[in-house]
Amino acid sequence: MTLDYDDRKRRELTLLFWAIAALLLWTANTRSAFADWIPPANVQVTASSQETELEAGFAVHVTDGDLGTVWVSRYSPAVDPGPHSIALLFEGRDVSRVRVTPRQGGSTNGLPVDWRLESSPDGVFWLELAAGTGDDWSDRGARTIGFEPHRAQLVRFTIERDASPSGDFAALAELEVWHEENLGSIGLAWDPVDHPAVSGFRVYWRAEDGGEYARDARFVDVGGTGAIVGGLEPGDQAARRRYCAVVRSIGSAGQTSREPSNEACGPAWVAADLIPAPLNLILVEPF
Ligand SMILES: [Ca+2]
Repeated sequence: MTLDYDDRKRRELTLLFWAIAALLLWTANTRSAFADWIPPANVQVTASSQETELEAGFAVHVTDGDLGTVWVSRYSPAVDPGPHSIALLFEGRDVSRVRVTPRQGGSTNGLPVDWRLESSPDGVFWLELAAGTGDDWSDRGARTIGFEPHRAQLVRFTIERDASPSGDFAALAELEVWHEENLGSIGLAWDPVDHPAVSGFRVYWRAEDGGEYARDARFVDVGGTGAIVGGLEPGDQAARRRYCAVVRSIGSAGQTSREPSNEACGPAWVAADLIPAPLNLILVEPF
């Protein structure tokens, strides 16, 4: 996965998942690949903290299209300790990128240093899309973070530590989400495996109506306990195509575990505006 920054270099980041249950999220039908912005009127904003006494630091300021208005975590009468998060809730979409604009001018309090960006289909399971450690946002430039399109109805930006001496502030000028519908992808999360020989995971997938898993085809290797698999052949609504997946752990010598995880399959074909439900737990067998 790559990050596309407006004003900064491209960086590779590792996908990590918080969830312990499997999620299958997909869309499909055609690869129409249009991208669109989710307008503020369709977005509900919540924040873990906001300043309302000494300045208007309302959370909703991140969707008003005004770079001069900011969300600021509460500091009066006392500083709310970090980390601080701000989340956008919208009707389920295949999200594909997020644009983050830090506060413009003035104090450096609230500029992200350690941060992460996540999405969620339901507010329970969170997928880490990108993260930064020791970053410098003092140029005040906006960053556009792109990722494999996947189903979500929440996007959350967390400032773990900011540029202030205490690291306990948070501020943003704008937070915007784009979506690309009908791109045919599945998202999965599984249990971590606490075994010294496990160096990663191999995800296999198949169309439910498309035969068996292949040991030498249709797989992707990942380092964390989650993956988004894109580029799936779209089915059509009449065929009610859905996708299933299993996971094997990878050993230090590159071997895969003898037994795969249990299989997780998406729900039956859903319309593009429905949110797939979390699926059964995947337990990955160690060696
Ligand atoms: Ca604003």
